[in-house]
Amino acid sequence: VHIFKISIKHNIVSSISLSMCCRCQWYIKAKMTAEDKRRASYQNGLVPFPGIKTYVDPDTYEDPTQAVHEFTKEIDPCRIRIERVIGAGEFGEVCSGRLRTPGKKEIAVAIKTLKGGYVERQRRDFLREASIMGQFDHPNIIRLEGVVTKSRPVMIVVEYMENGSLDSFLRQHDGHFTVIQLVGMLRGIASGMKYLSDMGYVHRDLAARNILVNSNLVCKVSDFGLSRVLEDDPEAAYTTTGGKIPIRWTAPEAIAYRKFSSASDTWSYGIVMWEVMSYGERPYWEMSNQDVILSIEEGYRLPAPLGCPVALHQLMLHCWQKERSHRPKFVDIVTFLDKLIRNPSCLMPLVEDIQRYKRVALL
Ligand code: ACK
Repeated sequence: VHIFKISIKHNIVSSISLSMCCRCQWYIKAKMTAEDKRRASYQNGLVPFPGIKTYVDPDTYEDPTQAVHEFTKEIDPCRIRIERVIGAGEFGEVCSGRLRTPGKKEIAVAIKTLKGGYVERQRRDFLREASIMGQFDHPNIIRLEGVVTKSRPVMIVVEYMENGSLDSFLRQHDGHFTVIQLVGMLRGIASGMKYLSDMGYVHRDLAARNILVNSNLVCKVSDFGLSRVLEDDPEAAYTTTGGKIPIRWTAPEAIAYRKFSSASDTWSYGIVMWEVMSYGERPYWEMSNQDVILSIEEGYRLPAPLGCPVALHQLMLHCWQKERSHRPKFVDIVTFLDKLIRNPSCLMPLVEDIQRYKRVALL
């Protein structure tokens, strides 16, 4: 409780800096370089996050290929060896393979390809994700190795994540991990999200299906690209106001009037916590999207998954506060999870034990 009281004060300060930082992007001239844009922000008297880079929306560039040049590295395709197809994306196949870099060890990579016959808009949307990813550098954010744009097929090359998407990985390993391992995964995701929110980037589609897991169980946030991400997400449904939104993962204010913010990402993070603790269960099970919206409005919240520590369900409930300024910031979530990892006895009381105890006490 103490932690979250402190966090509310902190929230107010940091949300002011965030909104200032977002507003300053209005002044950004399309033809400026990213460095010019950052300097321009300073000249406006705003130093949003000293020492921390802020995210530049590729859409502020008149020519989106300029954003690609600025934020990504062009890879010579002869350095890439495609090995096998591992999945299908909206724009084409996703493959695994190897990347050679002179003077460095060969590394495993995933290669997203843009299938032939695309129109210019599709190419732009495809490369938009790379322009976003290329701005990030954090151990819990999927790393962009580079792009191939000067020859066909157009490709985006990222680090390879051996265990694939978090949702299917958990479903395949139901009940296999200790609570501490699960909290470690959640801590990693929260740390990646803290980095993104510090950069002023709002994900909008945070869900276990958009987290990738490597062979060391390190979780990394992936799937960047705002509107395109939502177009691509099979969970995204059209709302009455015409937006396409993954209802079960999205905060009520974002569904109702598209108020997306780091606080709405926090709501989604609470749903990811629930997915992780339930080993990939579908949030709200078979309830319809409309029923989910109505139930949330009436104050219903997901119950603790079986075997879930009270402390974690309490954190989920904090993330699902109706009033977005009352939700914890990612910095608070990381601090809280770190404390749990350091004092694992805090994870001992399970929600079902407390409920059983209460029933016995009533008898
Ligand atoms: O669940 P998956 O095995 O993990 O199936 C999907 C598929 O490609 C289509 O998106 C997998 N995938 C995507 N990016 C990566 C990556 N960087 N490393 C390994 N697998 C990936 C994803």
